[in-house]
Amino acid sequence: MSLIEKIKRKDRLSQEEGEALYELDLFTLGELADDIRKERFGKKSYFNINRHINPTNVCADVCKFCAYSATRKNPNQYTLTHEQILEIATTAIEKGAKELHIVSAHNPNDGVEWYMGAFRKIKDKFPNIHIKSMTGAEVDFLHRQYGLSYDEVLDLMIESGVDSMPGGGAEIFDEDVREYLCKGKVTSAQWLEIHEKWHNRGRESNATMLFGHVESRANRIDHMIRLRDLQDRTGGFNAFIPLVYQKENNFLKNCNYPSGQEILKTYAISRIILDNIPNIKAYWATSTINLALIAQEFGANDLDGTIQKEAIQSAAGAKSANGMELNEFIELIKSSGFTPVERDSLYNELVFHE
Ligand code: V47
Repeated sequence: MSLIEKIKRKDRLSQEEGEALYELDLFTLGELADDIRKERFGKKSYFNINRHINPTNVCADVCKFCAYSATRKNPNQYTLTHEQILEIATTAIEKGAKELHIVSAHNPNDGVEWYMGAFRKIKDKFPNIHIKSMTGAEVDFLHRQYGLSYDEVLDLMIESGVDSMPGGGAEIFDEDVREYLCKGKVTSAQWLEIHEKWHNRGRESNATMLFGHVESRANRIDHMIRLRDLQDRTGGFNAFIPLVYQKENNFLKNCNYPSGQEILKTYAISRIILDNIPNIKAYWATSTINLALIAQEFGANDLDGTIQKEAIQSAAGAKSANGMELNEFIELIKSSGFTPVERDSLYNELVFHE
């Protein structure tokens, strides 16, 4: 049976078949991914009203791809106090944010309470806000730095008000590439173990893949299949987010930067391979908004949100430092032929913008 027939029959694809998908022409691949997307979501495209907060750039770890961390080329260290974080959260919520997406560097100076206290202070003031925070890499960092077990960190997160975990820190699971990219950080097995433990607590999370640097196509498929295997066991992943590598101000050299076609193929392939992860997010901060809008026709059904402020990808060249205005975001989705649907962080549909 041909690969295309297998996809149409919704058979699950292997590593080799996943790699073979890249050999299909872009439009065939796009149509296959779009059929799956349309069957599940029709013309709906999800987004949320969120605020990214990056409370410190002081980092104990060294990742070659990172332009955000202050221990590398960026000499401007900052660490926000709880009061400053609460002030940012307050302004964001007053402006309509329903989710705070909080991601820090690995701060070795201020203890576990610096992380957890911020969540509690926000939740004390705004009990209904959704806090999406603590990547698998941050959980592992608190374990390494402060001697807590993963279970202890995850329980503390829940007690302090974290609602869901973002997908960061996954990078690329292949051990050799990972060693080159971010030696010493959370390993692939540990990242997956942390998310499994979180899902086993009845909680949901996302999963990212950083691509378009030194990894191979085979590495991307392997990454997706490791996620698919875990999802079979837990069902706890809401969204898969292919993050397009941004190349400025960092130490990663000799990259194979992906063409627009390669990026669209990767979205489409993730839709086909990840038959058990419901949402494929084209995170416009790394793909550019134009390509994210096109990705809606190549398997993606979610564009993340308005962001408001963002420091990690924008440090490496992305145009996301100040987010996007809600009305503009909605109009762009509409004029690309899709129906913008505001969702909450766990993908419940809130508002249809017909
Ligand atoms: O894990 C760091 C990435 C991630 C670069 O869960 C870079 O909904 C591109 O995880 N080029 C953090 N990416 C951001 C993240 C995220 C983003 C949007 C939505 C969600 C979600 C999660 O940023 C890190 C790392 O892979 N990153 N440097 C760079 N130069």
